Amino acid sequence: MTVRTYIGLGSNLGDSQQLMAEAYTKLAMLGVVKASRLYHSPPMGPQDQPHYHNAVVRLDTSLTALELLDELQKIENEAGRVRLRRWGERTLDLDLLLYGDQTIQNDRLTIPHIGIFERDFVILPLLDLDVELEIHGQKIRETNIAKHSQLDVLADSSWINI
Ligand code: ROI
Repeated sequence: MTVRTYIGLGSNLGDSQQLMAEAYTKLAMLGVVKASRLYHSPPMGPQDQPHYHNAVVRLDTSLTALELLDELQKIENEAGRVRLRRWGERTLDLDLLLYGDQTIQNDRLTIPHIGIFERDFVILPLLDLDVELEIHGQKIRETNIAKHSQLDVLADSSWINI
């Protein structure tokens, strides 16, 4: 039995595309993966930091949510995760966005990830993967952010082959 999960990737320090491609390769060892396109997005938070590289990876896995979270944190640490300040620049962020259609709330996880609907750098890559995706019965392609956001596309889904 596998669960369809979606993981947000973000980076604005170091060789972002390289770090994200390496993370993708590691995620591919946890199940069946598919990558969105690669985007360039202005920072949410302090503006005096570089633009981010953002993408989403879909992972069909038999790991539990907490097992998957452990794996994501391991991959972040292996990328030499640096966070300079709250809402600030980071080498690699992996956010568990969705875990099947489950709602999860505990010390370590809030699923669906808070802020999905405010973040075009999450919504647009999610739509690359599944145009019909719904969160709590809401089709994400019908949200205002999906209709009105424009982000620069840096690469099609072949960014993973580096
Ligand atoms: N801003 C953008 N554009 N992309 C991110 O991935 C991102 N991640 C963050 C904060 C600091 C909220 N801003 C971001 O964690």
